[in-house]
Amino acid sequence: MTKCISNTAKSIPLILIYQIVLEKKLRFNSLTIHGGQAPDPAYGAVMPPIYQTSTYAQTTPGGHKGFEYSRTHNPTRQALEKSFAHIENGAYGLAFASGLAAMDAIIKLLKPGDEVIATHDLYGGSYRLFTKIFETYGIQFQFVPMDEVKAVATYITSKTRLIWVETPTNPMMNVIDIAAMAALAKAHKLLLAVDNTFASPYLQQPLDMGADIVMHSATKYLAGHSDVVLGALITNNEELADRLAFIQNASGAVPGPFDCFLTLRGIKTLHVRMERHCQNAALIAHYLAQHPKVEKVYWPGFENHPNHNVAKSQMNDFGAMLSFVPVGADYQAAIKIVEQLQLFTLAESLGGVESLAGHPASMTHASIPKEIREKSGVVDALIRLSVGIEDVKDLIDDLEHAIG
Ligand code: P1T
Repeated sequence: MTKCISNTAKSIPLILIYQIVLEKKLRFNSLTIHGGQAPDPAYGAVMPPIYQTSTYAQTTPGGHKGFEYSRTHNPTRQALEKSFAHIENGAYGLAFASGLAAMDAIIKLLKPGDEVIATHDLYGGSYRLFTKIFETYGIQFQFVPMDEVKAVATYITSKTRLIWVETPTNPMMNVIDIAAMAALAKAHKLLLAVDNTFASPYLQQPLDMGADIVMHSATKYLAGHSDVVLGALITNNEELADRLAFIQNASGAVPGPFDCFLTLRGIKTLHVRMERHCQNAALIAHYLAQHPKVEKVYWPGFENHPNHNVAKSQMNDFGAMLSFVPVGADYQAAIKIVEQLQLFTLAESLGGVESLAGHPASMTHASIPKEIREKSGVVDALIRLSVGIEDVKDLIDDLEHAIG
């Protein structure tokens, strides 16, 4: 676990302490570049070096420079963890081997008999982790719609410990009111964890709205180039950070230094990428909405989106993920459309600079039983787009060609 304002004041030169203090005052678009990314103290390298080492020399047992084994601490990972904390406006950041590994650490805060209330429309792999792994260890999950925060209160029991929010949701783009959910969690002494993968901290910072823990699949917008699998947790709560760091080290699902380096490099351009991602997605959402062969488009930027007002109040823009259903399409017809796309790559994942298309029913959400996924709107004809930062006219030409 790495604290944002350094906990290593004893071992770092004054100039770096000065720089770290400066970072705290910087705005988001500067923090992406400088947060946690001071020049390396050894040789002044501007980019944090890839400390490709598993262990560190000791002069006497315990006599080391703050690093003894890379599962526990690694300087490249430490730089990334500081960056995570800075961009989410948190005090502590932790990096994991994947988004699911980060989620796994959160659920390991619980014990058999505890209950979790989770968004009913969420990434298929999250559903699989909760139901196929943790339910077998006696932790219970209720998957519920979260549009109405008051309705969520009716699911709270004496055993509930955690509310799990994913917003915007994958793949239906529902938006959940984080501040209202935080107030509910607080009133019932529950933890609130928010999966901020679809928004990224450029669009929303859940800790500022009262969440206890923010989680990311940094594989997506944070790394941003479809070349890394990595996860993040950020919190302001020291006790939680200590417990999560203990789990990080004891369970050992940590990322390697090269992946940390790539993620740090990706974060430096997060703000410029997100701006273009959002612009392109807005144009594509409106293009699809007026298309005679498109029945429904799910994107929170539309005024008639059921959670548009919440999105407007808690997000800085509406994101670059959208889903749509072609007119009269079934499973096969949707697959035919995604196969005909040429510039959009048919692939799992999202958040990279290149546009991707997916068919949730057979890909990202195939691990959710059909009757359950259809209840949240993930029908066989649904197509999901991760809008990249190419020229939007080329993206629209590609959709025009595929939809016909
Ligand atoms: O793939 P990984 O880094 O382990 O992250 C899992 C994860 C968690 N939360 C959300 C909202 C996600 O979208 C994901 C991963 N999602 C995909 C791979 C996908 O195509 O939707």
